[in-house]
Amino acid sequence: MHKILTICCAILALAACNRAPQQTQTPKEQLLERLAAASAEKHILYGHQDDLAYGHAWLVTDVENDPLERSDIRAVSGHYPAIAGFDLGGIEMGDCANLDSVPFTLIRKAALTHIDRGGLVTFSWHLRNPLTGGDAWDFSSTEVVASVLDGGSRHEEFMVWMERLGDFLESLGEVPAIFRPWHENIGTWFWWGGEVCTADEYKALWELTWKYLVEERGLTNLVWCYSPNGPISAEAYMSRYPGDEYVDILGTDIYEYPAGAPLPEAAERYRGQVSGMLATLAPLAEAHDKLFCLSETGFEGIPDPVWWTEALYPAIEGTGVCYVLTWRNAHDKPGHFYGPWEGFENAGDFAAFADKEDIELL
Ligand code: BMA
Repeated sequence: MHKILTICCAILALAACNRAPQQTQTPKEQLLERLAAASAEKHILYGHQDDLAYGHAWLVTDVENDPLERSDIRAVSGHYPAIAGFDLGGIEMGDCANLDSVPFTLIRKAALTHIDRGGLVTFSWHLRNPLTGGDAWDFSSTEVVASVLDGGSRHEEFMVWMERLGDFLESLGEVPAIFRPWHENIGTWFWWGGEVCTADEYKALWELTWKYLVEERGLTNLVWCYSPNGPISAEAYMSRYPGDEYVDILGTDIYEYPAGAPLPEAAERYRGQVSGMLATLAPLAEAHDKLFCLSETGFEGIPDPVWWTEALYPAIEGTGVCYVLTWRNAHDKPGHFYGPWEGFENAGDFAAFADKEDIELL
């Protein structure tokens, strides 16, 4: 009996040796494959900013012991979002908490917990202005981007900021993450905006960030998302595109604003803007062999009772967009929310959206 077993094992071992070597995927490739599969099936992963760290009127305080099971999205739909977004603004200063008072230890734990549960994470970065000392929204100077580039007056200090960012990202280990720096760069409300730096300066800023994190720090698990504000033309979108080697996903941020118009008209305008921008991105993505996403969206306070099913869903359905992320439910500003929460009167409309066959939550 033993002899037969031994022979069988030897044959099996030999067969295994003769098989072509298994190509193992990197974490980054795995993440991109998951998004590509969703896009090919015309499924859309749903994401929510800061989901496990806080929500409408609550914030995790016991970072060490909290099981991080609370989520506004889960409370109304039974599911965690597929993607959790977090913001790293403040990491550059060596602060303990980000600009929204969320400790970086909590962000790190929430991100890893979410990934452990099968979710994906994305990081944005509302960092401070390195030249004026103001915040990310201080676009008072046209010198800021130039000042942090090689040879600029703030370059060395800026590289310390980059080092702190790199330390945080490295502390996540091998897990993949979508990194979305220098966003909403065509309009001008951040210091890296369209009217306060040249296209070449913007591209050099992106390249510097990429080269530092990827080449110098060796972080190969980042999936790089370029996300200008939309809607804009393909020409405007590409005018500051950093280059295929530095970008993995073509994103765009588009919000609905109360325009003084009745809600159905505002929804129609939003639908037109989003579907128009996605129709611009789809061929660009194909031509550059990239995926595309709606990296930020929402309607502050969700005043439209059917926003999810009548404004957002029709705009993204069947488009091939791989994910859509709605912005945060602030823990400390009652009207500043973009996702539903338990007790919110229109939460049922979100549940109906989350129930659609092509919308993926965890
Ligand atoms: C903005 C607002 C701010 C917040 C920032 C970073 O869109 O939500 O209140 O500080 O994002 O999260």
